[in-house]
Amino acid sequence: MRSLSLACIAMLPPTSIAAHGQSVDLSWYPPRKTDINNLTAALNSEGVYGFIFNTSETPDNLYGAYNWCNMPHVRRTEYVKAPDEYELQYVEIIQRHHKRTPYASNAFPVEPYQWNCDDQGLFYYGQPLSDEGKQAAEGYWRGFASPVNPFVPSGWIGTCSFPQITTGGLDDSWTHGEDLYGVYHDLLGFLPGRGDDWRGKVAYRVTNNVITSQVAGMLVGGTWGTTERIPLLIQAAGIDSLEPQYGCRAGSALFDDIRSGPGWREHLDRGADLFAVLDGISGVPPGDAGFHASFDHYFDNLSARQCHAKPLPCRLVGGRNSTDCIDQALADAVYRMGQWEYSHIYRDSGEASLAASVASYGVWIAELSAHLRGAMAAKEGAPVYVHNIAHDGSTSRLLSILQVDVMLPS
Ligand SMILES: *[C@@H]1O[C@H](CO)[C@@H](O)[C@H](O)[C@H]1NC(C)=O
Ligand SMILES: *[C@@H]1O[C@H](CO)[C@@H](O)[C@H](O)[C@H]1NC(C)=O
Ligand SMILES: *[C@@H]1O[C@H](CO)[C@@H](O)[C@H](O)[C@H]1NC(C)=O
Ligand SMILES: CC(=O)N[C@H]1CO[C@H](CO)[C@@H](O)[C@@H]1O
Repeated sequence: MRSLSLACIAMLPPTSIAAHGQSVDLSWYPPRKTDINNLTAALNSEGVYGFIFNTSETPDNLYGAYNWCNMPHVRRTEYVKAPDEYELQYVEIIQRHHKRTPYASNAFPVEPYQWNCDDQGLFYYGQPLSDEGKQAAEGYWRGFASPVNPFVPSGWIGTCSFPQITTGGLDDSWTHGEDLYGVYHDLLGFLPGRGDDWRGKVAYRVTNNVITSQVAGMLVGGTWGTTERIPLLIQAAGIDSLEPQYGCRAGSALFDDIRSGPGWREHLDRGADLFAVLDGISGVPPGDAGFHASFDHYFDNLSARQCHAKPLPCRLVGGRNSTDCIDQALADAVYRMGQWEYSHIYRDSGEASLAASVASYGVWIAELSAHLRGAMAAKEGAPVYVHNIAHDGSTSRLLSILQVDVMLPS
């Protein structure tokens, strides 16, 4: 029973427990009723309620606005300092990786254009940690399409790996690091300066998906102004709590129930016309189960294009673009349905939403709790700043456990 982790045991929690003499309420509370979790509004509204899905630029006067492409950073210019009688002792950050190409599984049967990543390298090499002796060259992967190999990969074409953090995403990762330094060093004096001994105070953690390491290098570079080596903490494949990857059958069963329950079926039924239009343009067969189990594939496909200023696709006729295209209104409808799905899975499905997230993310929460206890005990040598680079599946489970009032995709 190796998969029976602590978190799985916690998946059927009592509604309250006593901890340190205080009673703790563990029940589920419904999220706020908004247009986001209202299926009629998702199907019939226009735009995306003011959220940004189709550009990476958020104007300064809209700082903090939800932008799916480039998340708002904590920044010195807006950060609100706590009153002087409080002393900051410990910081733990978790973020989704920055913007990327789509996943291979989200490609349309025939794609009208390529995604090329020739303006960056994914460095991949082993190097002894000792500075003496043999040293490695900085080898990196360069994707190429062989003119001799007759086989064409399924899905996206181009020299990128699918997925890969794009150059725009790397750039934003670096700026994110610089902004964090502006707050935690410049403004708060909590982190040491770049010239001081900062390495013992911080820890960076990544998941088994390489895109989080691509972000980490840039983020650390932007924070500390260094190009030197830095350890990135990573747990073993299959049990990684940050991604999360550990197996928990009870948690998966609860998510499966949510994704096959009456509310879910109703949204697929009422979204059937929308699917039909999308299928007609993309060429996705109506029988393709992956594309029709949710709007997630279309959501990812379209938003990744728009975040990278690529055009919305048109129906290909005889290998050429027709004038039958996905327009902004259609893309916006997909984004609204995607938002409804996140809210439905992680917040709206009653106790099951909470229990599924607790089961599948409880181990990371337990690690966080151990870090906080360590900080309270002022444990010698423990980092005071831990930075986790994760996925939407990580942050949405965390927001589910924190019972956020309005759930959005992250
Ligand atoms: C959901 O949205 C529709 C359309 O905007 C509205 O008529 C209805 O009152 C909303 N339902 C709830 C429960 O707010
Ligand atoms: C983005 O979409 C909104 C509607 O949601 C539209 O008003 C705006 O013009 C679009 N911007 C770009 C850059 O396509
Ligand atoms: C279709 O149009 C896009 C731009 O909208 C262009 O990049 C692409 O090359 C065209 N594809 C074909 C097959 O003509
Ligand atoms: C969420 C995301 O970025 N992409 C997903 C698109 O859909 C497939 C199937 O659900 C997932 O494998 C991708 O991760």
